Amino acid sequence: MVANPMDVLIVGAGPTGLILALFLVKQGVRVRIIDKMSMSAETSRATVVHARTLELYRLAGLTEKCLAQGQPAKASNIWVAGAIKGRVPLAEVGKGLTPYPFLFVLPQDIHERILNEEAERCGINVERNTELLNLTDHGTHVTAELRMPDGGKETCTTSYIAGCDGARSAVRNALNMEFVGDAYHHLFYVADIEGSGPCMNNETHMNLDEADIIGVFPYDKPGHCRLIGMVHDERVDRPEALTLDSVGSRAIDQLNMHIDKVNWFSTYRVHHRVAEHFAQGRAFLVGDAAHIHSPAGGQGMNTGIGDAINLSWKLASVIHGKATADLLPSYETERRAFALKLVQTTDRVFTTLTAESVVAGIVRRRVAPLIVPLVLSIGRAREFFFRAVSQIGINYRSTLLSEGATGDVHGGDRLPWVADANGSDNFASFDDRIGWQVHVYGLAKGILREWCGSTNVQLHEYEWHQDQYQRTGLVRDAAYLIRPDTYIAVADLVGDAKAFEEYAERNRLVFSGVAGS
Ligand SMILES: Cc1cc2nc3c(=O)[nH]c(=O)nc-3n(C[C@H](O)[C@H](O)[C@H](O)COP(=O)(O)OP(=O)(O)OC[C@H]3O[C@@H](n4cnc5c(N)ncnc54)[C@H](O)[C@@H]3O)c2cc1C
Ligand SMILES: *[C@@H]1O[C@H](CO)[C@@H](O)[C@H](O)[C@H]1NC(C)=O
Ligand SMILES: *[C@@H]1O[C@H](CO)[C@@H](O)[C@H](O)[C@H]1NC(C)=O
Ligand SMILES: *[C@@H]1O[C@H](CO)[C@@H](O)[C@H](O)[C@H]1NC(C)=O
Ligand SMILES: *[C@H]1O[C@H](CO)[C@@H](O)[C@H](O)[C@@H]1NC(C)=O
Repeated sequence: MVANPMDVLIVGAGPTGLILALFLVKQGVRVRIIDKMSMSAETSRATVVHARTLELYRLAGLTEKCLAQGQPAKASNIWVAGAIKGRVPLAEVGKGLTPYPFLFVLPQDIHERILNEEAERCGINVERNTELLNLTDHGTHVTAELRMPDGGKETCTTSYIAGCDGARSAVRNALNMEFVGDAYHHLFYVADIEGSGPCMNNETHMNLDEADIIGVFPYDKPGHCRLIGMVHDERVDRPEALTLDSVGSRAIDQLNMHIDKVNWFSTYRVHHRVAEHFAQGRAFLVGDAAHIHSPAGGQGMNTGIGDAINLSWKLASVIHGKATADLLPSYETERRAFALKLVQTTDRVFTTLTAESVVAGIVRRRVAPLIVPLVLSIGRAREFFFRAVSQIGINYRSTLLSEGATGDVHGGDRLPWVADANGSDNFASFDDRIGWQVHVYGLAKGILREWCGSTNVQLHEYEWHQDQYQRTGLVRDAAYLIRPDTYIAVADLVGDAKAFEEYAERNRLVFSGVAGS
């Protein structure tokens, strides 16, 4: 391989680009990160950080910082015709499944500020006012044409390039990659307001009335909240003329909300699209550059962050010679399948929510407010809902990088979370550390212990507690090889190291304690 001055050029410093930079640098990769804007966006946009994201943030010491600056949504209320018709408690909706069993509200501007501060602390310098214009993949390296802050052009050489540059991705365009999908006819709006009324109680509210659906999300500042909503009639065709008053007044009246001040109002067209490929040669597409969907379910930003973490350990392994380039296509296999499914699901939810037929209207106004709280009061249904929305249900069972099964736990699954009596948990082994590790619930075999010692893979043994572990599907004395992104690579009932060795050989991986060392 040609010795390039830089391992990865990251284009775009939104949440996706910042997380990719942080995770790569923490694994010893040399990155350069540029953004064409002069500063981070200061608007709230994506407001929910899901449980899976909070779990993965432990790898980089970000979880506590986020928890300190946002708040869990306490409940969700469904309004019809000016009154609350249904209420879903959310404070412990995922209890027992994750350390973060709630929907966590953290506006994107505050979230990005946390990421920027951490990047700075790690010595990452985001080069602003610097725009990617074009790129050429030479097979052994990539050259990128940049417009520098002084307006001059510069050619930069890098081993890999990652397009984290949002829905209008210049990287995707330079690769001539199609962004397959469509735009919805509806026009969305978002507004950050200050005001008063029954909705300002730290809970979320959804008005499902016939015309203008509107949602209210609390901020931690008393009297502040975020409104999202949409319009779908002739007003859609002249978005520049719209104001919060013209789009939301009816719905806002129904919620009995009094608005004192509008701090931000913006309209946007929503698309559902997935890029043809997430990887081509030495270039990768990550986050909104690779997939965009309706905001139903608040999945967009969280999915981009999952992409970045997924890609980072694979790139780091290849760059450090701990894996061959054959590992890289698994990024597209794992993440594109998930994105396609997500776009389909959010499309279905969105289309149902916004359908204009008489039946759809009845479902929204009469059936949903009764059925939704009822269904979510049933443990199994609630668990199903939470797994889906929080992204803890994602697995890679059928991909090449996962094998084996012990009971209900398969290679490719997220490791089930288990709390222990003294306030710690089995995810504590992930804190501030990105690398391969082995978990054993019960007793590790001597031969496994030796193997972990010689390969420098951390071994974590947990005293077996029948009532705690059995429920999650973990099997006593089995051995779990865990990838640097915390997914189970191999679930092995035998519990010696043989299956792990075969896995490494087949995937041509070299393990080491920390992916970067
Ligand atoms: C008005 C609005 C409301 C939204 N509301 C929600 C919501 O309620 N829920 C939800 O989940 N999501 C919402 N989203 C979407 C959410 O903001 C995105 O999913 C998220 O920001 C994606 O992060 P990203 O890092 O992939 O891309 P972005 O945040 O778009 O970041 C891309 C970055 O790349 C930079 N860039 C672009 N081109 C270049 C170039 N050629 N060279 C250098 N830099 C470049 C840009 O300046 C930008 O900083 C909303 C988006 C908008 C615009
Ligand atoms: C971008 O680079 C490609 C490949 O090197 C080249 O074919 C193309 O003409 C360039 N596009 C522009 C707009 O300069
Ligand atoms: C909402 O939460 C904030 C911050 O936690 C608190 O200051 C405020 O009093 C709460 N408001 C209500 C109505 O509970
Ligand atoms: C309590 O925590 C310690 C240290 O993390 C651990 O070794 C011990 O097994 C835990 N005790 C119980 C009862 O889980
Ligand atoms: C890959 O990337 C991230 C972290 O690994 C996850 O959020 C995704 O679900 C995907 N699977 C994994 C983990 O690799």
